[in-house]
Amino acid sequence: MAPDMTIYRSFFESVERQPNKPLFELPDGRTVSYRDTADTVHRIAARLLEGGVTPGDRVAMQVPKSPEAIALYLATLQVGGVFLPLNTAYTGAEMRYFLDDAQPRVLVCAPDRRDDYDAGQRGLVVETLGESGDGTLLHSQDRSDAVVDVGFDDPAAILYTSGTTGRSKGAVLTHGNLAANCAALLQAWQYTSEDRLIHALPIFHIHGLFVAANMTLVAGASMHYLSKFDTDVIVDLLPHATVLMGVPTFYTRLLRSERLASDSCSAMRLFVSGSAPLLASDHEAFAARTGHAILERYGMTETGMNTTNPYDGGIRKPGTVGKPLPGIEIRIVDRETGEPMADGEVGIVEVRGPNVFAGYWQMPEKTASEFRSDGFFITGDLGQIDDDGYLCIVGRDKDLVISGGYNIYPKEIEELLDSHPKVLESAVIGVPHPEFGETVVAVVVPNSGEQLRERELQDFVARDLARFKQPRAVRVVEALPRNVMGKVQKAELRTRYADLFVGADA
Ligand code: MLC
Ligand code: AMP
Repeated sequence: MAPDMTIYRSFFESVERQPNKPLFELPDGRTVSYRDTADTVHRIAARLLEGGVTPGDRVAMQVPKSPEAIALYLATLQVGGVFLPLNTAYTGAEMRYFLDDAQPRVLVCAPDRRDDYDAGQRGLVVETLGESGDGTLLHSQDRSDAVVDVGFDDPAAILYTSGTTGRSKGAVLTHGNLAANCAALLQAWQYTSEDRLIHALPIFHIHGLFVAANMTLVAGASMHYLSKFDTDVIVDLLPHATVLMGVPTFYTRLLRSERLASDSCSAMRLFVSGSAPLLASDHEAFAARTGHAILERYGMTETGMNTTNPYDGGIRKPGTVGKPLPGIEIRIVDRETGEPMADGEVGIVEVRGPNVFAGYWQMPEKTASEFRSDGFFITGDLGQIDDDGYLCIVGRDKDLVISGGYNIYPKEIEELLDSHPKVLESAVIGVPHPEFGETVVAVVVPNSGEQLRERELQDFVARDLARFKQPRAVRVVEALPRNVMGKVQKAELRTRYADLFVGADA
């Protein structure tokens, strides 16, 4: 990838080089070529312009995964818009927050959710896009191939990442961030037009969109494009693919399949894991079964990918996330003083480089508080550098649960539980889960004299919270453990409920 190219321009170079090559290979046998995708991009761009999108306007998307959804992303970049993808699991209440905060010009939603949104309100244009490309977004045959000239510092996307305050913050990623991270990953993982990726991740997060899809679009590779993870479908595809990118749950599930074997992986050259810690035991079991050492890397929404285990020229060490990608600096500092720490000591992981985002959407103070004066971003992860210079993520200094690769901020759930008339207070924690890595447990204290049932609270949160955030267990207690300062001791609760899901199925 040329250093002075945006993702959009690099994609169109791929189109010119190999217009007829399949970009998407779909489970029903259909393929969509680079040229077909480019045509769809131009049609959607015309529709966005018709909807009044001008450079800097947000274009929000909450749609099922389809090739057209990727075309919508590219069309947004073409017209200089800022792409805002949203989890399809978000409820109406969650969506209202994002729309109020980001004030998009256009929202593209699934046809069956059209009536949830009030077009006309604050000038929002609502379009629809279904799984098979149906909906209003592609109604017209008009095309636009006018490309807005953007700078590398201009915003390309906003991805919401929940905050410790319980309210999500929009991480603003620039064209330069996306291009630099994509170029670094292409180089580090030797990803080329020869690759055939199994793409089973959602496209509303950085992993599925800015790692997996961007690399494919820019390299001119092909992807087996699946609407969601399915163990059997993936095992069937392995002989026809070269790369799989997934969250640890993908590998936990694959290992449960008796059909996973080394001969079916003979065409594969790379298995990548990230977004949450991969169990060292899964890494070892996968290597023993398939002959492939999973390559673990570390990233986050605000920074894209930061570190990676080596593709070649070194070992992929289980339990580590490797070394910084080209052009990226990592350091470990003392949480209180911000002073750099010696190798081997545990501290906060900080990162600096062209991958690091521009700031939180309309939150200058929050942005300033997460950066050091020398430009390092404070990740909130706890890590140490080992003797070989590999980074190990050993914990988090932020109150966060990662379930199946999705981030869940306890504060958001606690605020909702506390608003229940029978609840005095609550604490939400993550406990080990055999499939999702961690899962959410709520510990709740009722108001005096009130009887609380688990089901009642489950139903209460289900109205407002996406399914993946809903507590898998609720425990009603008389009081929460507190330290002398009165702070709830979540570590004690995590120990108390650590075995709740041991041996459980999803
Ligand atoms: C689904 N469910 C989950 C869940 N995913 N619950 C908790 N955590 C999750 N991650 C719910 C479903 O709603 C359903 O609820 C039940 O669990 C079982 O669903 P399933 O069919 O088994 O789940 P599935 O659709 O297969 O999804 C599991 C998954 C998926 C792990 C494949 O969650 C996934 O694709 N995760 C990837 C997330 C991701 O892309 N993260 C990257 C973020 S970027 P019920 O009760 O109704 O049956 C990032 C930066 C970086 O973090 O470094 O990459
Ligand atoms: P998100 O905010 O959704 O982008 O999630 C980013 C967080 O996921 C990071 O701050 C880490 O806590 C975690 N994470 C990502 N990759 C890894 C990994 N390989 N190992 C451990 N944690 C990870």
